[in-house]
Amino acid sequence: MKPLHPLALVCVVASCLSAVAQPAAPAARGPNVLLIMSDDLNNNLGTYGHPLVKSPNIDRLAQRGVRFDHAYCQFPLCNPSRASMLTGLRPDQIKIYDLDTHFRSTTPDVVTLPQLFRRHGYEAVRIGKIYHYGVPSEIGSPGSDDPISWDKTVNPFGRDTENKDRLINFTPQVPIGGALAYRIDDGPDEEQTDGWVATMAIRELARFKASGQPFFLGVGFYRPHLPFVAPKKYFDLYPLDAIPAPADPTESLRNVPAPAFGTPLFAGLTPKQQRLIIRGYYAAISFVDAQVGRVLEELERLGLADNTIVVFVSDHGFLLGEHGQWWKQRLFEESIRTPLIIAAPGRAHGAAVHPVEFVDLYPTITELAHVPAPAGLAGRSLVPLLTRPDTPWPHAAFSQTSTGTAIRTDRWAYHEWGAAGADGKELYDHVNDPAEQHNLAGDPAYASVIAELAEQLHAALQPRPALGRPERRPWFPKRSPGYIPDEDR
Ligand SMILES: [Ca+2]
Repeated sequence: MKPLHPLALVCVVASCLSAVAQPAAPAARGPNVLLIMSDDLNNNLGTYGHPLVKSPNIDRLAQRGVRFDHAYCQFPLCNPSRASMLTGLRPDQIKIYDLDTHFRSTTPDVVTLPQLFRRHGYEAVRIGKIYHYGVPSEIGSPGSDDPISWDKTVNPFGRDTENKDRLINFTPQVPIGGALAYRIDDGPDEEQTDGWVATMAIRELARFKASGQPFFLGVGFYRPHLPFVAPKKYFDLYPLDAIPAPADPTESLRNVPAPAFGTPLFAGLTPKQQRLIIRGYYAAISFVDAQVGRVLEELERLGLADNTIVVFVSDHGFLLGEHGQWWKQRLFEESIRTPLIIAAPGRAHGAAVHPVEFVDLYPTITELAHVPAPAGLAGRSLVPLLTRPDTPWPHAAFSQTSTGTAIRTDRWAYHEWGAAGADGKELYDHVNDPAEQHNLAGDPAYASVIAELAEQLHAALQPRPALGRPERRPWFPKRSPGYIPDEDR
């Protein structure tokens, strides 16, 4: 007997499990869902007006859908952000504030977005990072997955996970994954983890085309998360001389409370090292963009685009030297704002400029697909903006970290650190100060503005909770073999 193909074995097991675990599903009639996520991607994309970054494929998707110009994550860190997005509940509702706590340990019965689609006759497949993964340590494992969300999962890993000693690392004291490091890699795109993610997505699309089964396909790319590894041709897009060092942060540091900052200024990198890290981030973006393009081209080639809702989103932003900061977990605009593009059959093209939130995605996708959403979701459907992007939208967005909370309106960004701002406050006027260089919170002229924003903020988000650390539920071994058969590697 011919040995079973390893991937086929995984599929068979997954299908049997799903047949047991799921009630009989009604036949799905709505469009398919293709949820494409990137990791740690901020708005440094061509479609958002970045002067250097080349992202032609994401830009093209924006042209055939609605680009949300002010979309905000609920929490600028992988696990809380993704758990919130996929449950449609705020971090305070699911009590997820760190990388280690699984939402099933705090809200065991919550119905996630892909789980709901399974219940309504869709086949839900995850490729790569949709729920939290440690990057790069958990690449190739299921990460912090939620098995009941999916009929089938694929956990690729590529050559970028190897040869960590070949990284150029400017912060060796920081673990790999957080370390400011990059590698100009050899080999073709297809050998990188994200190249594999695209290849496997293409295979799944072909399978869906053949079967006619309605699908919810989550395609989760791992870049531009650190370390910035990409093939050389993507670094070649960005001559170092063309990349300026970050602006002098002196002015933006004035009057800003200490909890707003995470790390020493530029983490000690020299101006040239800063530019090299920025180049690595740009290269990783262009590399991911090319993989997104491969998936979208196949969707169109197969004739599936006309009946598929495409959502492109990151999990949070990334500071690239603004305010002298790298990384995320801050409440500055670059950390909480992310790209969001929704291209849905029969819907509008254009840009929606008002603040929206990640918790809005759950009710939006369910409404577009005619799948009834559960009661009690935190967000509101964005379908009116997908019908007319200039629809009046008088709503604020809220974000938070473990010690701070933020409200973002069309004009203002207001942050409180500690309970009701006991550890400091920030107020930025985005009409006159889009780079958040001047904290106005201490100016009595803005007392009434702050009072109004604080009232909205306190109504939406609880005071900072005491952070316990519930024991991590042992869902999976932390590392297991990837599911890519040997002949494909
Ligand atoms: Ca992330």
